[in-house]
Amino acid sequence: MVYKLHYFEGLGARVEPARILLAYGKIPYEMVEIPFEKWPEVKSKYPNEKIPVLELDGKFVPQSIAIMRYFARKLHLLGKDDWEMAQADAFVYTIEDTITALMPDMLIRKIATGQKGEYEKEAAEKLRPFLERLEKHLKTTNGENLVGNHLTWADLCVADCWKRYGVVVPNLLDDFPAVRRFSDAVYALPGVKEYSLFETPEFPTVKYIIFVFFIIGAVVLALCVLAACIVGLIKDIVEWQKLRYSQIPEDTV
Ligand SMILES: N[C@@H](CCC(=O)N[C@@H](CS)C(=O)NCC(=O)O)C(=O)O
Repeated sequence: MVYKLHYFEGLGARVEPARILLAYGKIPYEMVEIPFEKWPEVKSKYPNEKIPVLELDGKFVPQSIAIMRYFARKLHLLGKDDWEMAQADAFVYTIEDTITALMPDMLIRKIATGQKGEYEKEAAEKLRPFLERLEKHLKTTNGENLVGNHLTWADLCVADCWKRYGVVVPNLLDDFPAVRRFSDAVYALPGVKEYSLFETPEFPTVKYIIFVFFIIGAVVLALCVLAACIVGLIKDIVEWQKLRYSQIPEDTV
């Protein structure tokens, strides 16, 4: 039994929080990525005709927050008591509010597809009130957790939200150091750290060393060939000189 997550290709606001939870819990799963152009063809097979959808043994669970909560429950990250759970829920539902705030103008999609400038500014303005409230709240906690000073699903899901928006909208977090610190702390957690989609890919050290050796080898080979040609040429000149003088009649010397 392997979990399957159905969503569009690439990063998505409604699927990434579930993926962060899966990464943190080291729960194996497969992504079923649907190309945009294929969506009209396949959408009727999904409940509510929307994605993300979680599949297990051929059965489907729709609704992003239901999917997140399913894994949060498995990982005992819902909160320690009813009050904590309600607070964590509230933070997770606020992510949906940010999506709603940006959705009418499809701002994130526009920026991600290269239409930057004014759209970046507009997105930053729409997200600012959320960031101000979060920054203020984090100053009342240990700075690394939103609820109860210990890890809950709200930390993982909310950190993902701001990390992702921060990648798309430049300088978004500049005025919000507490949010940045919180987000970075979550992304340093085991499992999440290895998963992070935002890190620069690892430098290809082995390929780089092979390439450098290849270049050095090629230069050395070229120098050897050149040296051999020069030595050969000098030898030929000396021989030619000798031959030339040996052919000059003695009485002319
Ligand atoms: N409340 C749903 C909303 C799902 C939703 O709107 N998904 C979008 C992608 S993020 C979708 O399926 N869009 C394609 C469509 O509406 O045809 C959830 O949280 O899962």
